[in-house]
Amino acid sequence: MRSHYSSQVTHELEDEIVILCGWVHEKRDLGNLKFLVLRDREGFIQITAKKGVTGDDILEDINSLSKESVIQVKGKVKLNNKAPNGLEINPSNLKVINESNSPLPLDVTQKVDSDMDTRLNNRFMDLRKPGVSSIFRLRSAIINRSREYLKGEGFIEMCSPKIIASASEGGTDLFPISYFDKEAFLAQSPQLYKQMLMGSGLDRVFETTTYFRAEEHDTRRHLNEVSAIDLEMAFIESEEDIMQMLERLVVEMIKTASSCKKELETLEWEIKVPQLPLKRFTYDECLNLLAKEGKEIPWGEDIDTEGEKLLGKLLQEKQGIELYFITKYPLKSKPFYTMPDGEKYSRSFDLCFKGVEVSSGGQRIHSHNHLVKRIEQHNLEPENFEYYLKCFQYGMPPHGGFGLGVDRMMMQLLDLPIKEVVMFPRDRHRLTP
Ligand code: AMO
Repeated sequence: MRSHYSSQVTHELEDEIVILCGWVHEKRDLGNLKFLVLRDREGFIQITAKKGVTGDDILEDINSLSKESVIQVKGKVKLNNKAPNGLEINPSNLKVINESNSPLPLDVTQKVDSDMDTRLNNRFMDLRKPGVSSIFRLRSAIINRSREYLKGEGFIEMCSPKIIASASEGGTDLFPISYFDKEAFLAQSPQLYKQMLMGSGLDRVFETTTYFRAEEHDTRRHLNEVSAIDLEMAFIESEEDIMQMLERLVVEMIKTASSCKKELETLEWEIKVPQLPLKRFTYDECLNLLAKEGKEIPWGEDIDTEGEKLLGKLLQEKQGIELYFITKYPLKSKPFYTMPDGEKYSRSFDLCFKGVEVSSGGQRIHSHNHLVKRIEQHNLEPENFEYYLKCFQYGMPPHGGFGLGVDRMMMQLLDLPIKEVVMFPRDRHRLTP
């Protein structure tokens, strides 16, 4: 049925007959002259009908058509300086494929703003706005590029179970589910599974994955269902190998985003590509920088949201740095699998983008006995991790990895709240659509 997208109708097609399918975006009636703007996935095209030239049935249809109805138009391409893109279609046939109800739940032409809840409640229609769909085209482009990039680096894509029996990142943030007669949870992360694969010979794996987090946050940067790129690689010297893989991947993603010219034009936004290598600041250096600004964080505690924001602002304003690592976190703030660096520190890092953590990772413990000790020190039961611990008794190479939040990357790339960049976000209050 479809023959052309609006973007394919160019000046070279002058006087040719084309067929277009799409939605009625706008209508204008000047008596003898009727305009209809048809919108499809690629953009807009003007349909111009004239009394005495266009068939009466088409003129009547244009009169009675409701906005957002789905139509098919057949007609001749005519150049017209006054029309958008300098051309229009003179219709010889108009088929109403499916009429829309009215009034509409949202204004797709973006002349009237709607609040976020109304937009999310009617996301199918919100996504018809070119400014909104551009976000998701860009998102798809960076995810595709990540896959390509990682495959080029020798990684294979894995798929870990999302129904699990025990926690990997600590027990409090799990969603319990009923699994026949057993207790089970939605997976917080593929952490234990990707590590197990390091002992399988598949020593470079990644997953484009979902994290389920039962965190009670209600912020601009937290969701309860998160998209991420999760990766693990073996035979590393230290966490530095992981940071190098992550910084190259993230810069590839940003480069790809910056090359989405049409989307960025629609969003009226520009993206700067950072230079490699990214700057590394230790946790202790960050605490000192913050203390100088009057923000005291007791050693060992996480840098809170306010601290993260302040640090991001400082580095951006004083050093022009948007993307940076924070390294050498205190061991006590990190999960049991994290490789210690001496007594107090760990071989872990966060990657921050304009004051928001977008990724965290590090080197892991690969010695079985050491791992059991750390599980116990976290007041967890080694018996609950038997299936995982077993892999460490039969030849586990040194390894590490990271989890990179795609939603967080997108929000920082476009400077938007997290719910804007997720099609159907899940937060404490939202379970539909
Ligand atoms: P972590 O828990 O830090 O690490 O998660 C990794 C990244 O996922 C994103 N993220 C979130 N984004 C939005 N809302 C949330 N509630 C949320 N939680 C996490 C962030 C974060 O940096 N297993 C480790 C990774 C590893 O060491 O390989 C982990 O899950 O961008």
